[in-house]
Amino acid sequence: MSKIWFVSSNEHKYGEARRILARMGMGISHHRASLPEVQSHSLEEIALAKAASARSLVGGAVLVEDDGLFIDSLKGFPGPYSSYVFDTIGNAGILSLVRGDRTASFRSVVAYADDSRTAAFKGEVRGRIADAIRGSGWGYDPVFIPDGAGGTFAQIDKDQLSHRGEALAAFARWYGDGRPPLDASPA
Ligand code: ITT
Repeated sequence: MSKIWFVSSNEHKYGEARRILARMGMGISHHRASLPEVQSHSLEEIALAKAASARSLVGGAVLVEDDGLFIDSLKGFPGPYSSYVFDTIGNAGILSLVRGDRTASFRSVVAYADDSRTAAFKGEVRGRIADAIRGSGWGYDPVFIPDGAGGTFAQIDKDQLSHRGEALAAFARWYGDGRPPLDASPA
């Protein structure tokens, strides 16, 4: 039976990915590791490089993800640098930078690689930066309000409409096309 390793240092990402894919009948296992990230403006390039590193580290079939919060009035900042910016200035810093236009998007690229195939899948959700920290989710969840939602990602069930959900749904459609079903039980 095929096993897909979700390689990430981020427990929250893995938890969401596992739930989202389980709803589609797919199982993944967590390999906790911090993969080297190439410097690039492109999430896709970063995700594909992470997938190559994950293959060297774990072998077999791997799934990785790279995300970013892109704030329109800051010309896409923090974008591919979202992890570093979160660890340095955090949500309070982001709130202090945003004035006027608060529109933003959360983007995800998941990359899959095995012995014969490599592919990347994108997801994006539009929304806006809240005027204050709302809720107690992880990362930027407490400051991002997706379009059409009544609260931040930290205050709603985000799986159905997140950037991650969209990218993983595209992956699952592609993977499921003619492939045998995977064991959907958690690792
Ligand atoms: P990896 O080991 O998988 O790389 P990471 O946390 O370093 O984990 P990224 O490089 O993709 O992941 O960093 C994106 C950052 O954006 C992440 O650390 C969070 O701070 C934030 N982020 C990404 N997706 C998020 C989500 O759904 N909700 C809240 N914050 C998110």
